[in-house]
Amino acid sequence: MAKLFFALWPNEEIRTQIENVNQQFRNKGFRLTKKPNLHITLEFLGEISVNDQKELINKINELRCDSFDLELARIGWWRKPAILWIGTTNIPKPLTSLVKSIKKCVDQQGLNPDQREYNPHVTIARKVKQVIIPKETFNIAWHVNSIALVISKSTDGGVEYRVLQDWPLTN
Ligand code: 2AM
Repeated sequence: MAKLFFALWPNEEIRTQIENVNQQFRNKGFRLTKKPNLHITLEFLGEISVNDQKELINKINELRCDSFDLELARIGWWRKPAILWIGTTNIPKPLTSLVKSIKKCVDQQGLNPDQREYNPHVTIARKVKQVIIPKETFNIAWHVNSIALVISKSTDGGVEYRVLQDWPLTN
C-alpha cells in the first residue's frame, strides 16, 4: 500500500516564484509548505494497493490531454482546514477535462474519486487560524505540460513527496 495522488508538479523556476510569494508569510506561526513539496493536487487517491496502482497507471497511459496555461495570481484562505493557498485567475477548460478524465480512470478502477468541486490550488501554509492577505499583486505564468503521480510519505522531518511517474500533455 502507498499513499498516492495525481498532481501538477512545478518546475524549479515556477517553484522559486511560488516560494517568493510565500516568503511574506514567514515568522507568523504558520506551517509553510517546503519548496520541494509545492504542487497542485489533481486527484487524491489515499492508500492504494500495488495492483490498483499498476492498473491505474495502465489506464492513465491511454489518456490524451492537452497542455494549458495557468496564471497563479491570487492568495486565498480556507478557515476550516486552516490553509493558505495560491490559486488561479480562471480554470482552463483542458484542466477541467483532465481532472474529469483522471476521475473516470479512478472510478473505473473501483476506487473512490473525490466528489467535491475541483478547486485547483497550491497549499502554501497550514495551521493558518487567521491571516490578513496582502494587497500586492503577482502573476506566475505556468505552462503546464505534464502530470505526475506522487507518493506521500510521513517522516520525522514532516511529509515528503516523490514523483513516481509523469506523463506529458499534448502541446
Ligand atoms: P491540500 O494541499 O489542499 O491539503 C497530498 O496530501 C495532497 O493531496 C495535498 O496537496 C492535499 O491537498 C491533497 N488532498 C486532498 N484530499 C486529501 C485528503 N483527504 N487527505 C490528505 N490530502 C489530501
